[in-house]
Amino acid sequence: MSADYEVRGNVAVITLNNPPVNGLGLETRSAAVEAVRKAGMDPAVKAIVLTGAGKAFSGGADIREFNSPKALTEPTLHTLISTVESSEKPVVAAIHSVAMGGGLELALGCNYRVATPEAQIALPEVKLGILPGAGGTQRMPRLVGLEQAMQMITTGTPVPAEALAGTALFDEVYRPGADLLASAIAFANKVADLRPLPKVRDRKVEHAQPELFISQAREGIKKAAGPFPAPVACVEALIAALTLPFEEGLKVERELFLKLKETNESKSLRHAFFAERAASKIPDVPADTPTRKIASAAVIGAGTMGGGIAMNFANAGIPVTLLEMKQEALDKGLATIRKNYETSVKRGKLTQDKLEQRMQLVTGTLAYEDIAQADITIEAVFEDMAVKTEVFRQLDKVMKPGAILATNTSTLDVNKIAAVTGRPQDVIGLHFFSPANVMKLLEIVRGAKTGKDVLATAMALSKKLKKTGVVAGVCDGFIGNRMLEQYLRQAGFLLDEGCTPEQVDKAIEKFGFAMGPFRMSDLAGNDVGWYIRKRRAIESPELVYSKTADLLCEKGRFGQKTGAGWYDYKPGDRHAYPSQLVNDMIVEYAREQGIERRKISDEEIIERLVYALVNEGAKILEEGIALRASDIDMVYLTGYGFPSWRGGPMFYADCVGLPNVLQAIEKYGRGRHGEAWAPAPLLVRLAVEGKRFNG
Ligand code: 3H9
Repeated sequence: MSADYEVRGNVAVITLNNPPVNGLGLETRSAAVEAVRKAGMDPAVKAIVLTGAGKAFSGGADIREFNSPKALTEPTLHTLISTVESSEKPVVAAIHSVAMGGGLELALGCNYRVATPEAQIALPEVKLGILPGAGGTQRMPRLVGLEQAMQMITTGTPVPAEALAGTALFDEVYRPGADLLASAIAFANKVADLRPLPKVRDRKVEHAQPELFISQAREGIKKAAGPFPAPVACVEALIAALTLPFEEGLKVERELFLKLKETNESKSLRHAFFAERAASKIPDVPADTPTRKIASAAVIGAGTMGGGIAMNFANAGIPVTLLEMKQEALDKGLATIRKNYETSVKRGKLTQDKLEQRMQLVTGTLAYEDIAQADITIEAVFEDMAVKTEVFRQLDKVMKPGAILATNTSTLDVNKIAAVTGRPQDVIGLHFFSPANVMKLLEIVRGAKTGKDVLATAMALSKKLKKTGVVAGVCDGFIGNRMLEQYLRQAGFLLDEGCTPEQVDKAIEKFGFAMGPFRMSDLAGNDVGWYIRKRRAIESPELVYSKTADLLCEKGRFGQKTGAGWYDYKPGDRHAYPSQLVNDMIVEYAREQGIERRKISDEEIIERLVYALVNEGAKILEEGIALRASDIDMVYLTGYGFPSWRGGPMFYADCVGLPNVLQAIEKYGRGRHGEAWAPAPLLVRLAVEGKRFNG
């Protein structure tokens, strides 16, 4: 059973019981319908309280069912809600925590709703590329008004029940700490004999200026929605609530819901929802693996990366010490952290008090001895093996036993770094992405000897720091940068063959990337890649690149920080202006190489960049560097600006169809630098078998 039934005096208490969040899957719906009917038939019962067990009233419809016939199998969510709504005995929803999506829609079908003040109320369907499809768009405006309903439905943002206490949504919002169930039963007894039973559907949606509301809502959402169809559909459903009778409004909502559910946008966002949760699971490190305590941290290197990493700890309330070699560098690092927080204060995202609290958690030192007692250290020094191993030798000497020694390397061999210490089990890669205080991704690199408890601690820490932790194995570049390498190689070849940086960036930004490869390199610093290419030229001389990026660096054009890179920049202005000098340099290089430049379509640019990611991703998956295809998607969604509504490179390839992807890769393999396109054996196998990367 996934709904419990008990009778207390004259009140039947039905408790949704489908851990972890009482998702309204078929079994739960069936059990709830049966329980409501049972209460209806029991002569001893005069009223019903509907509540949820554990940490939620209900997290909503079971999203996993969306792709299966179960979602449409009776009793559907609609049937459950109309069973509740047509009960002859009053039904009181008692909400103690999360009531989201279909869970909230079920509560809206009840005659009364009572809640604890901290209960989280949301219609978050828009974040999954759909809209509330079980009456939410029709009932919510009848209770909280059109404006508030629109705000909640088009953003999906949760609102605490106490903020909605003055609306008709709630009949009672109790004091903090009140016994919700006892209060709800008392309330149910009080209203047991009142007739007629109040029903949300009988209320009117009113607005003083309906036409103005409609035109402003349509206009406003067009701007806010960008390429997403769901917010626009949310507004249309709300307009239906305003202009049509209840049943007809429901029909409009239903049609829009069914259409949205089948869009690639929604499928991609649903994929990302589960991918994020799957990433936290490591097959041989169960959830109950003991973790180490992290009550203090140290960061080695107070540069941009080190400072950003330190801010993460301060934001999470963990004291952190920054270690530098020179006082000047340390002062600069600390000043930058303060400046970053001050910017947040100016933008209204942080109070001055909070700023001071966080700064108090950040201290600086020039001595290794001062960090010896830290529970974790994260090295963020220059990306050079000799420099990093020297730091780890020092750490091995001074750090207390049991401290976790992490490296923020973005490409180097974590096993080699671990090997210079006498405690490789304590060493792990924690690869933050720049700006480290903003970007969600944390690549957690598991060395050959990394202890399971260290890995489990790193996963728990990523949650505490509000990051999406994704586990990667050791290889040059791990998941993200190893794939990026192939993407950037293609971007360089495209320049040689006929593109400008602007054309490449525009094409991939139109596809949905937050930033094209050249604008991104200018932001990150072109010298970083230059340094890595020099190392790779020694380690893997067979790897061929366009030399344009090196020529650019030889001119000192390192990007925004030097005021010039692939583009020109004006002081105080981050806008990228196309550079005649760079474009001439590209044409001249192609001439020297005897490359005949041609007109290249946006379609080719997108295919070559995205399929380069996919092909390398397939190799990474087959080698076990990534645990699952969806982990690769998470890396690209949270660390590299891959468009969320395309679900990540591997999911995108699944949607295009792997045989189509393979065909394109084979075509490019017959072109210039065809060796870069050797198809990944896994891709070939899956394409032949008609399978997908993501199951
Ligand atoms: C909807 O309702 C459509 C209707 O309008 C119309 C229908 C006709 N389904 O996030 P957590 C799983 S659409 C299935 O780590 P937390 C989740 O995958 C739905 N599974 O916990 C994970 O599984 P696992 C609208 C779900 O405490 C586990 O629960 N609702 C669902 O940090 C724990 O999740 C939403 O969009 C679900 N609906 O946060 C709400 N929800 O253990 C989406 C969760 O196997 N959910 N799971 O990895 C959330 O926002 C958060 O999960 C919640 C709890 C705030 C509820």
